[in-house]
Amino acid sequence: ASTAGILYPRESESREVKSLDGMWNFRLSLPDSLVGFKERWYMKDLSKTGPVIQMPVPSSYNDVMVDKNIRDHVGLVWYDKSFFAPESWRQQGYRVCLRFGSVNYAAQVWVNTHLVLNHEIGHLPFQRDITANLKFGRLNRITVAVDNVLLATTVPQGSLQNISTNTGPKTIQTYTFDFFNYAGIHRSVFLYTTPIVYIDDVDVTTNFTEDGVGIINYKVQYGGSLSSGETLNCSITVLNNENVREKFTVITNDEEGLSGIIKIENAKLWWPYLMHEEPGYMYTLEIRLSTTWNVDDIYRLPVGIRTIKWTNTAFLINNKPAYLRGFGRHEDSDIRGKGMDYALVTRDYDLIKWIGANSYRTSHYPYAEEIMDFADRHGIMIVDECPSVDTDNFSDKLLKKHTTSLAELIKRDKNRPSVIMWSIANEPRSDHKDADSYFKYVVGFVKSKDKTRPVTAALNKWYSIDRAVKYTHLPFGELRCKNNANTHFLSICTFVYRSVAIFVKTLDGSRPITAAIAVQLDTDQLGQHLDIIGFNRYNGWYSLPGHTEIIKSRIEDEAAKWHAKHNKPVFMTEYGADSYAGLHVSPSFVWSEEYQVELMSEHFKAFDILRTKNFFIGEMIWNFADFKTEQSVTRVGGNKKGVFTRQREPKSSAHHLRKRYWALANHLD
Ligand code: GCB
Repeated sequence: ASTAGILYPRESESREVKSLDGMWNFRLSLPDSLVGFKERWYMKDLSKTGPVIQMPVPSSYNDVMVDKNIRDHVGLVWYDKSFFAPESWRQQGYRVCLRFGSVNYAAQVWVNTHLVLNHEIGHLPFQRDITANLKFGRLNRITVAVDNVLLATTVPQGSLQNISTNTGPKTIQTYTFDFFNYAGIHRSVFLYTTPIVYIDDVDVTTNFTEDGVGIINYKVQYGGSLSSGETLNCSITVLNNENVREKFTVITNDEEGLSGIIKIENAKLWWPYLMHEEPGYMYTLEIRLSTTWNVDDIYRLPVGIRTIKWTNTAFLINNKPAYLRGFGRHEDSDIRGKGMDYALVTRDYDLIKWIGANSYRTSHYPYAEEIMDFADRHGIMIVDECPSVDTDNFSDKLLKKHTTSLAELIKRDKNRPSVIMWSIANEPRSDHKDADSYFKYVVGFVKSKDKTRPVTAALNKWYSIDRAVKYTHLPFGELRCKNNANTHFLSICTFVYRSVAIFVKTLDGSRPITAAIAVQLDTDQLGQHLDIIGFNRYNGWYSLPGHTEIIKSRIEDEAAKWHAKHNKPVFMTEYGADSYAGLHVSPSFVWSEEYQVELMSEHFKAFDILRTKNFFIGEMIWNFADFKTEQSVTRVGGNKKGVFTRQREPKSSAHHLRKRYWALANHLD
């Protein structure tokens, strides 16, 4: 069975880590998705099943080759790799785990023809003890089948569409979210060893006293079973950020020392970037699990000491109100797609610090653990989002998967000081009649796992009926419903609460095109369940493009209304404009760098007023960098709302944002 914990693999005196990254054999499942199962490709080397190519891991497979069939493939692909399991591992009686950082979207894994793992939902790690399946001192094979198909019950959701082509019928993938559905083995694959009785999971929460004593509450869970008469002991050492033993005391709660309270005099707190001269201070908990007859297991967990609190108006870190200066982002780059890449991550964090940001949201899915490590160490605050984007078609099956994604995310990231909020969804259909009970359950679920962090979401439905009605009356561009394409020709005459009848007329007032269409158009039902309200709004872009003169008052008004409705802190989780780097137009015009800058300036005016109102806790521009999307006529080589290009070079907007973020940092911190 898979283990309970999902600790990141770290080498120690008792643990070895072996990377399986590199080139893997790869082939598409053709002519149909099931052929690999029918022909049992996991029973032999993939290269013996037919022609294979070499594919890098970690990487998305889509953009590596010039073959459109690979980029646009829908369904299964297969990978395999052979490796040696050292004989010494058996001699030492090691337990060996196979761990994937993430495979998008679903994966089945065989080791030497045995099915060992089955995991659904991308962007999250999964692992299993494979000791019994390994051949020590010999060659072993891992086979992975990866499925990228998204349906109404996957997270995120999508649907398949059948089209007819010149050469016959074909199935294509459609989805409403605005980023490319990259697939493959996106993050590192590790084999790691532990002793037979091992540290399986650790939970820490932190606090500090007024006189500067840092407090770490810890709880260790072990795996494996003790022989009869065997005893176990857990001991803790605290190291400072130079890996030197720190002075501390421990009061254990139980005889074995598996949980307790650690106190550190004059502790250094974990502070966000630019809120302190030494941001991102990390201690290390050195955990040693000793048993009578087994080898000790040693695991080192990085820990930052900080508190998070929130009120009806503020978000506080270490009891100090924090204002979020940040971004929405993506894991996205040329060639590798969503593949983890240290050079890229290093560059990104350097840019984040260069621009003076202190935070970002992991829109719209959990980011690689290696990326999160940087956030911990650089003091970047993370709004940690699960992969639920454009949530719609609420069903029990979806709810189950949605909460599973949150459970796995929380298990993975619970100990990270950088994680300041859980984001449970991006732009869900929170005006749907089923949204209230669905999200009430989701929020309750998160609270049952972690009460130390606030729950948020990025909302884009309207906060009030008034607003919704008013907006649907506008003939152009304002109505974003399923029928997007038709909205230009429609005006809406009648609106009835909840189950809505809408009469549609052509704009010149002639007969209705359709007598009535039934759509659900209501106001947001999720905000009431959240601790902190995030909202996405594209004034001057999707709403009245070209008209930056509407922005200031609308943003001011909307943020205030959200607060008035729910009496909770509010931040802007998305706003922005596309700009095609190098396109200059004066006076400003949509898609030019000038327009993006002007639209930002108008938002800044609103934010500056809002900041004086004492409930507005931050601004996150959409997006950090340009990113790839599915092919559509509204996207020029992808979404261009980045302040950096996809190659991570600054647009005019980056310099503009930098001025603001540094000024805010100097003024606020
Ligand atoms: C949004 C979505 C984001 C899109 C963005 C846009 O509201 O949350 O995923 O990329 O708008 O640029 O349209």
